[in-house]
Amino acid sequence: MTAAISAHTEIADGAVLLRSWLSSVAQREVLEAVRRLGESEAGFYTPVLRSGARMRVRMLCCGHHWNARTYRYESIRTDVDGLPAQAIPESLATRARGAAAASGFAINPDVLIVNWYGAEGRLGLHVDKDERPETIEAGVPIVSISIGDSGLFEFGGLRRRDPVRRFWLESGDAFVFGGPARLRYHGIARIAPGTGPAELGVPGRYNLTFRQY
Ligand code: MD3
Ligand code: FE
Repeated sequence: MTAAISAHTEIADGAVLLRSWLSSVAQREVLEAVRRLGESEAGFYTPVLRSGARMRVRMLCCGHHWNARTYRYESIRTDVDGLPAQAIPESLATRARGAAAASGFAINPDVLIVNWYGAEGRLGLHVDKDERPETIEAGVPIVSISIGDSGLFEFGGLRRRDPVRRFWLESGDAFVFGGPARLRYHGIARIAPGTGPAELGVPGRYNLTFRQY
């Protein structure tokens, strides 16, 4: 497995952006694995929050399912259809371990959340804090891989009112958030439709987040 020419930027303490981490061939392999997951019975769904609001992304969880009503991880999709979460494809877990290692972190992913954004997709500013307190306190990272259209990433601080930086996440980028960056606010403000690599033929944007519960 070879990475494309990739620049390694520490955006904040513990937040490492690996630009163009995935070659075009690797992006296609990731996309194919995501397509297979999406074609299985426990495929993409629109999460509905406990407020009743529908999220602006479609989601598919592997390893453990993230319940949008309880904000807890579970083995079956009780808020969707009762189906068991699919296993994380080993080819994808391997990529997450590689990106973490390149950033000076280690992860043994047991959760993969795939978000799919259409032209109107967005994800409001939030903190990922539903994983075990022990892994969060240990600074175990979350690894993100972006495929398809660019997404405008918002990166804040530890408090909601802290200033937010914005930059585009592009197809093939990997981003590792560990240590002191693990509990920062972040979100996706909007998608730039039609900006993904034409040869991939991806509709919209896929983001994969690998987590250790
Ligand atoms: C910064 N996803 O699934 S990935 C999410 O592009 C999520 O779909 C966004 O936020 C997406 O929870 C952003 C980048 C990301 C993931 C986890 C983080 C950034 C993070 C955890 C802590 C700090
Ligand atoms: Fe998040």
